[in-house]
Amino acid sequence: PALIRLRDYRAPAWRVETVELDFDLGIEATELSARLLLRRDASQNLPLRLDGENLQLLSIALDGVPLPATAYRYTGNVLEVDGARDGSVLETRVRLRPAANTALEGLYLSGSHETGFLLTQCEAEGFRHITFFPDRPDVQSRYSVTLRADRARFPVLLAGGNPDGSGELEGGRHWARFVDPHPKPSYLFALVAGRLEKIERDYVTADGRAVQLKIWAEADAIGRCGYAMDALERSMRWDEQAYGRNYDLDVFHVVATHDFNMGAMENKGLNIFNAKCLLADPDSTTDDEYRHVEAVVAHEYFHNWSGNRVTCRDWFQLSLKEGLTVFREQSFSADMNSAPLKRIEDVSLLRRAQFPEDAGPLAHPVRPAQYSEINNFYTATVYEKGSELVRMLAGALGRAGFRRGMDLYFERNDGHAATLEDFLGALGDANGTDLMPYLAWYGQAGTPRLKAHGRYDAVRQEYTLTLAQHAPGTAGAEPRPALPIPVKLALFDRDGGMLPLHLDGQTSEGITELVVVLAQVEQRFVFGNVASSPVPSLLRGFSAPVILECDYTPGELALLLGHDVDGFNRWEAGQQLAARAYEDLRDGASADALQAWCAALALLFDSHGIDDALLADLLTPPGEVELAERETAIDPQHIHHLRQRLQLRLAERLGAEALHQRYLALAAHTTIDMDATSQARRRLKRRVLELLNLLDRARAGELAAAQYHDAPGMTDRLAALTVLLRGQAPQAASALLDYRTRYADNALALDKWFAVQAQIPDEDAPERVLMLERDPGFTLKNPNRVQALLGAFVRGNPSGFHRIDGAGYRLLAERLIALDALNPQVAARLATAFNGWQRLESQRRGAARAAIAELAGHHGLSRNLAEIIGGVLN
Ligand code: BAL
Ligand code: ZN
Repeated sequence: PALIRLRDYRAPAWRVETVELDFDLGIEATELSARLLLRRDASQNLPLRLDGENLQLLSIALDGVPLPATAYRYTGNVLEVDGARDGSVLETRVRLRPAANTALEGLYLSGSHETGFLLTQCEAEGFRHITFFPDRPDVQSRYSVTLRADRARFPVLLAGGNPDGSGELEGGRHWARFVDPHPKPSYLFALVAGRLEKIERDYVTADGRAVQLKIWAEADAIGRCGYAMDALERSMRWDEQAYGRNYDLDVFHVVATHDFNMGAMENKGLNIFNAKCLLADPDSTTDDEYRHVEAVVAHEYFHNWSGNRVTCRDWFQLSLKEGLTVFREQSFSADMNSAPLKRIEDVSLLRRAQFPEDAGPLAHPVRPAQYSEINNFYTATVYEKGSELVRMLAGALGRAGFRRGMDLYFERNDGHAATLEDFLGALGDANGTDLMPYLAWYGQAGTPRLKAHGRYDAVRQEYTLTLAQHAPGTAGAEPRPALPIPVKLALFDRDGGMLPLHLDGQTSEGITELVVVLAQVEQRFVFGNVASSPVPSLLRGFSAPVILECDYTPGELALLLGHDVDGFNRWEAGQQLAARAYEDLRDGASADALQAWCAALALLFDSHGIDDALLADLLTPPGEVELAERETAIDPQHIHHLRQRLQLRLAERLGAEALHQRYLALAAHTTIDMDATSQARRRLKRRVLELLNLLDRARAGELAAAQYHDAPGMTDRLAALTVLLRGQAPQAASALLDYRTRYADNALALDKWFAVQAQIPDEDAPERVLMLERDPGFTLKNPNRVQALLGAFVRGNPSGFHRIDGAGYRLLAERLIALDALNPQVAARLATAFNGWQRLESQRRGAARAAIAELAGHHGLSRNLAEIIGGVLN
């Protein structure tokens, strides 16, 4: 397939000043007239070419005159029209088939023919599935949208912008018009039509605009929208306070759908959400999911400025809006919840999802240089690494400096389609500094390694820290420029106290933490007045997205685990120590690291002076995917067993009695409250029960069975069910049956029933997935259900998916072919589970290669799936 390259970017030859859309909505057929006022870039002298994907063209006219067939050409992708001038008006009418649209891109039906509703998804290139248009983000137009439909079947008609009239039509039909005063790119267009209920709230912005907030969902879900409404209001207030950004329309609609390819979409004034990122109630939503809903609501709202008011010039700049908005969302979540826990969660995700992506054949820079299918670039690299890059810039400028820079960025680029250079330029100019060296981060793939080596000179009382950076994949390749790497650090004495820092002869009294920026390949930093050999705490708060290599002893890591006041680095020391212990178990080497890890955690477990949620995270070693990154010939089943042994040793050290007693103490306070303390208790209770389950299955099984039945909410219920399944408890089958019955009509809760079983890490995992596919609730047509069963299996169950006979690979390849015919975006995303197969041990590698090669040879793969499979095979 053709590659689209950043270096080929040209400004649009034709723009559209205004768009008038008039829809006659129907489920089987929708007809739509579009009236575009065209503006021509005289310098380019190119014919009018518009995108349009397999549209059924009913009529076409230019400047009021119907065009003869000789005056235009339509290839199925591009419409070329003769005779258009600057100021011409092009009118087209097309027919769409929403009910037949299983790709969920463009206009489609959510739910059944009888009760479902119509909606659109246009990012990245869905608008061309709706009408003919220069479907690229640097064409920004004023939209006026009229919707007409049968009133009984489509009582609610919504589009982005402000309402501009509504009324009755003959034959039981009605109409509604919406006008958006803000020019926007086509990917932000949206409409929704059907039977929906709403909850409402009035909001007044800091600059005095009265706004109606409306959240819409189907009748059975509207009762679960209250938490999202609270989160929306908090997000709006936060953006006013943290960034001075106010909302800019009179209404803000949010709609929930069960049929959605992504998490949610920031359409101007009409956000559309995957139900799993919007609906929440204690009976069917876990604590983690509550926080996710809060984060996604905030993310989409924040896009109104970082994305909508200032959009991207082209899709190569996607991280300009996504990395920035993830960063804004993460900051919001940190303010609403516990900042260290949020940081642990975000870095865990980065390591689990982005580091492997960046280490394999699908690796790409945060600003890719080329793509075949843009929908494949909504990746962890663009989102999560992109956010880390913004975090580095924010750290370099400080809170006030970053705010100054963001103010200038919004001021300069409001209403424009911007680039990453515009972003770095504004942040730098506002602070009188040049941030362009950070551009190198956006242009290179791979996770850099940061080597740290410390040397203490007792005579001079000096500590010299040598930092060196190493970019991956550079052997024999062009040398890459050194990246600016901010390293936040502190020094600890051997009693766990923080030392004052005197860097390179400077005396700055009372400073115990600072940021040094490694700007060269290697640099030395000398600290004076250091009374004894210190232990450095490096990269505090994960100040740069790198892999740190430091020659700590187990004792030094245990000291940081016990004493570091940076919650993230305390956790990080534990992770490093656990990873060492894992390697020692694997290699049959000394048990020093294991003993140091267990001893430090046993002290913390008994101390009661630590937040329950942080303790739960400290008691959890790195996941199997992260541990696999340390292997050369990966055997996921062996990794799973080793990690289980590691946890068993920790459980033995803590002791069954102590675990049981702590469980009972935590369970005595079981509530359904959502405050931080209650959530933290549930989190630790779950972890303690999991550890006890390794030591004493019978006892843990009884506790879990009781917890399942008495659970006041989903967090406790799902935790108990998981423990029962993992422990093969006799009570597991009845709990599973109870859950299936209890949540038969709750799609989001039922998703978890599929996922929890798909993730059981035993030999039968592929057969279990086949069995679950036969459940009447399973369908390949619903992305959430596909994710719940197949996604959970291929991503959340490494030892099951990578069974040595290759059954998991064959199962995935077969499903991808069926799924691709329905929904290429979802198929392509699932296919990335094959990433990294080259690093498997030989038998699995051979089986994986065979499955992927067979898939690659299949005729008629979508461009989405073909690009991923081609990339993975490389
Ligand atoms: N813009 C696509 C969905 C999101 O990142 O908000
Ligand atoms: Zn986003």
